Amino acid sequence: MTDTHDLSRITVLVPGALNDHAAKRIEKTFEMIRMDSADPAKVTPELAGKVRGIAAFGGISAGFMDALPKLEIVASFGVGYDSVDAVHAGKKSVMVTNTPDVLTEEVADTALGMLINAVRELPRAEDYLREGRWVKEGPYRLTPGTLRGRKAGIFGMGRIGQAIAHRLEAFGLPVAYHNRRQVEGMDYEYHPTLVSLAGAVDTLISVVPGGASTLKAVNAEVLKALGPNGVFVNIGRGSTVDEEALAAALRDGTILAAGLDVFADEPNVPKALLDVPNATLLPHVGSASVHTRNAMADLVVDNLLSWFSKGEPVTAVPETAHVKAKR
Ligand code: NAP
Ligand code: 8YV
Repeated sequence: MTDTHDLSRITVLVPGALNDHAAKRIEKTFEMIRMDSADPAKVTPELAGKVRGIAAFGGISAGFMDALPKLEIVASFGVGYDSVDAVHAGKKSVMVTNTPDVLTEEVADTALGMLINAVRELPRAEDYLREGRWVKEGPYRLTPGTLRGRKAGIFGMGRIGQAIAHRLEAFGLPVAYHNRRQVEGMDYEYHPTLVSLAGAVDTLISVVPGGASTLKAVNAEVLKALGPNGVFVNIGRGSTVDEEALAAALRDGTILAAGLDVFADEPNVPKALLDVPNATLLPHVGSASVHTRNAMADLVVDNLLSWFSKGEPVTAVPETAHVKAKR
């Protein structure tokens, strides 16, 4: 453990962009060094000799960790940490932390907003007004979609999934879900496979983490099972979706509409998705309010402070929960 008075001698590296509130707090307490990206080739011998912590908004590879032999902790900004090689960190006894809970309600709010936008075409109706078409052409069309009578399925009934489920219940929609494991004591209808869930509902909300186990899980078969009145919302990770199959399903009426906050290759959005009018698209803004991003920033910094002053993090990811401080 480090005496709290010594924290200014600890070097924390910030590769790439970082939330201002987090950067200001880190700078006040530690020696903060910025570099433009987390590229192992850019690690100088000086950095290799002194960096003990990383605060990261983007990905951290195994190679970058290996280039920093004194590294003890990667404090990642976000609850999803699929871009940080946490398994490698666990093997190297490097702690990885994320920012769960503080963003749950904001992200659930965004998911419901996207669902309503997709079903009731609110962004398109607003464009219609702004383009002067209400005046020239009369009322916007009646929407084929409605939330009324829908049944929702949640792919990933974790913290955010449950917050979305509570909101859906308040909207009067029955809820079912698919996880790898049934949640103990949960009354919502459980489906052991994603296809079975999609076949049982007409509104599918994906909020699973990215990574190998969910890669392109939402595919043509799942979308076909969702059916022609189907609405798909993705607030989890873009990698979870076969985007080509999704664009085709939206184009040919296999499903009715989609609301997407996340994409496989951000910030690039496939043209096939930009081209379909029945997709409502957002630039990954699920948690993006000042309030919630400040709370996430505080948790990033609190993890660094707790690790370097008490020898334990606040929110370790499961892959590194076993890692102990060496001091
Ligand atoms: P969480 O509490 O860990 O929940 C994740 C859920 O997904 C768990 O219930 C888990 O259950 C399930 N799951 C994981 N892998 C699965 C698989 N292969 N098949 C089926 N189910 C699987 O995480 P959270 O806090 O709710 O966050 C969820 C994700 O949302 C994050 O990882 C992140 O990618 C995304 N997110 C996006 C935004 C945004 O701005 N759009 C913001 C925050 C978070 P089992 O382990 O039993 O399968
Ligand atoms: C952040 C997110 O925008 O927490 C997550 O998993 O996707 C978002 O809240 C993202 O992590 C920023 O790096």
